[in-house]
Amino acid sequence: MKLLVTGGAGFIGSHFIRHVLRKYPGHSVINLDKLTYAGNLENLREVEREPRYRFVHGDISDAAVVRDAMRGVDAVLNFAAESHVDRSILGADEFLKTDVLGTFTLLEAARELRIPRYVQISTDEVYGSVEHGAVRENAPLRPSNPYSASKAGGDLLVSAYWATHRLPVLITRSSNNFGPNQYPEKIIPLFITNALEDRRLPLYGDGRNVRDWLYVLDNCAAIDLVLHAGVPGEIYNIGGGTEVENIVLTRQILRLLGKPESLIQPVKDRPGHDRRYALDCHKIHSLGWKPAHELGAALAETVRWYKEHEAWWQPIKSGEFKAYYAKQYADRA
Ligand code: NAD
Ligand code: TDX
Repeated sequence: MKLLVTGGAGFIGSHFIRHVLRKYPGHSVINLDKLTYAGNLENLREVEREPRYRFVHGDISDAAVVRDAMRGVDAVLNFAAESHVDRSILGADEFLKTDVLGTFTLLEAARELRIPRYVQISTDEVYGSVEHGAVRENAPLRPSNPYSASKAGGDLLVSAYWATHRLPVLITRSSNNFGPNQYPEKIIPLFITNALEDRRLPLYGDGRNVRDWLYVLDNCAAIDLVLHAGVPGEIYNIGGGTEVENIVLTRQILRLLGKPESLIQPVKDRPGHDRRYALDCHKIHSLGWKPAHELGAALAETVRWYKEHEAWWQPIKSGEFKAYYAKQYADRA
């Protein structure tokens, strides 16, 4: 099977590429990535000399580049996105360009080239905050921030291409991922690396917002299953099944690092901050997937990875990230 993976130099996409090349000797991968601040070819060192892997530097909103990269593939998996909520609050232009227009560009090329399978990698955030219970795939979309609104826009286009053009699309909506190689703007790698540097951990609001944590390799296994066995036109929720309040998660990280709780710094809340996400995952469970990693062990493994890979995150934190961090947290204390 020949795959086009977009956004494969990012966190989840790079894990997915390594997973596929390792597991399927007959599969090959083209990785189309714009290399934004979040794209990092270091994540793919292990496969860069592999003959079944090819990197194409380009933007998913560029129709000519997309058509070239997509010609002859058996499936497209769209991981490419602007993915950080706080950045979408500072400015949403790139989110709309990539998450909506980029998705549209991929869909148009897939339709023209009659691609047999298109998988859109989406998020639990499109449902908005879930105060009680858990949402199924047919729940209304109520995104609360520009990131989730742009992802919801992409999802609606994908579904429309199924309804209108019968393009064989599938959508996965996962909960919060964590693991090695995650850009240190997201809470887990930010708090681990800040703590390693004895810097404060900026905890938003009352710290009691709830996220359902999913180890990145479990998400890769679920996406793999949807790619190979999912039913076209269907949406699949993928949840870790481990709901944790941010304050509890923060204390757990500090404990694993042997750092004091005095590093926690309560800061002003994120505007439009969703209180809780919770997915009903019966559908993906029926397809034969459940998470294989337990949160405590996977978090310990993740902490160990950041401890041992300072050479990966130090250049990031002292580069582009520095200016972003100053702007993001300037008036929050
Ligand atoms: P990431 O920010 O780590 O990586 C995004 C990648 O996309 C980068 O390599 C970047 O260079 C690339 N990219 C951005 N704009 C592009 C463009 N216009 N053209 C080509 N490439 C472009 O993101 P991630 O955390 O790996 O998330 C991957 C996908 O999974 C996203 O679609 C995101 O919405 C979704 N998702 C993420 C999570 C999570 O917890 N991280 C949870 C659910 C869903
Ligand atoms: O400095 C922080 N302090 C803090 O309290 C940061 C960065 C976050 N938080 C809180 C906000 C959230 O309640 O931690 C929680 C997790 O925040 P993020 O890591 O920014 O993730 P979230 O906003 O939940 O979105 C993530 O999951 C869904 C990913 O970034 C998205 O790409 C994915 O779609």
